[in-house]
Amino acid sequence: MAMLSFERKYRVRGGTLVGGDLFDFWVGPFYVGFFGVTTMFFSILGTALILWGASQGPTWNIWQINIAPPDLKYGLALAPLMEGGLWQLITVCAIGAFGSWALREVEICRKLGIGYHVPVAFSVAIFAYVTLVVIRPVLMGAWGHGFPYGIFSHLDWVSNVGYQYLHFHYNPAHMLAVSFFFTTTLALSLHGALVLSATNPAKGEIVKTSDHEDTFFRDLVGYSIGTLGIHRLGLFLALSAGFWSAVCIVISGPFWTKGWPEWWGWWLHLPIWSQWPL
Ligand code: UQ2
Repeated sequence: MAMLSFERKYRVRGGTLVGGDLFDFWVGPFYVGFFGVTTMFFSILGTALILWGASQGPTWNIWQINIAPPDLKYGLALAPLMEGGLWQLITVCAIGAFGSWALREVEICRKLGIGYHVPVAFSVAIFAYVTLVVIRPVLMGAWGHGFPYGIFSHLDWVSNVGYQYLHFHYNPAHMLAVSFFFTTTLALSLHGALVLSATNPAKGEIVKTSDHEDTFFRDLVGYSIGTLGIHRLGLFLALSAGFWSAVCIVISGPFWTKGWPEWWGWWLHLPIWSQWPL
């Protein structure tokens, strides 16, 4: 693996959060660190538990393998291994692996002296997962409210929980999350297309500048957000999508138990027209 002169300068000791110099080394291109070791530990153990769980189940059909959370009757207690205990161990491994990965990103940021934007962004994704399998189940009083680990089984869970609230598209936080997901794809498609249009010209053409990019959008919509601004906007949109996804599911059950269409009753009951003979 070739090492750039840049890397020779920055691949230096220091910046670790835990372990001092002990794990402060690289294996080929990969930085290890204390959290590289814990990432390996949790991901190998978690994967082995999933494979072992699958071997105890009725099928090796990849679509149908399912590792279910405990029955609701176990509440927030540890369940027997084959009755959801495996799901609990796998959840611990998953959170351990995701958290270790985020902290390994932090250590690399510290070595390079760059901002923590990537680990912060990744933490929002971890937060969305933890909301599903820890925060909401704890608020509801049973691990059985977590989602099952399986390709079709988790889709069935999403569908069933959605119908439990009659029509999830009436959930205002779900509306925000969906809108942010769509706006993220709009922003990234505009950005990707714009950058390629200027910097990947046809054979014989010269590469254009960011002034060309600004001018395109000023001509088109009278405004350019700028080369730094589009990345701020993109990060904001994407993190908002993950954040409101977590909010939309955590309020369903712990804070609103009826159908989501009924939530909009507050609008019908506003004082201005609540007296109106509808
Ligand atoms: C832009 C700019 C970029 C871009 C894009 C724009 C030179 C290379 C895509 C245009 C973006 C605008 C006008 C904001 C759109 C708003 C939403 C909510 C999608 O101006 O600067 O940098 O990539």
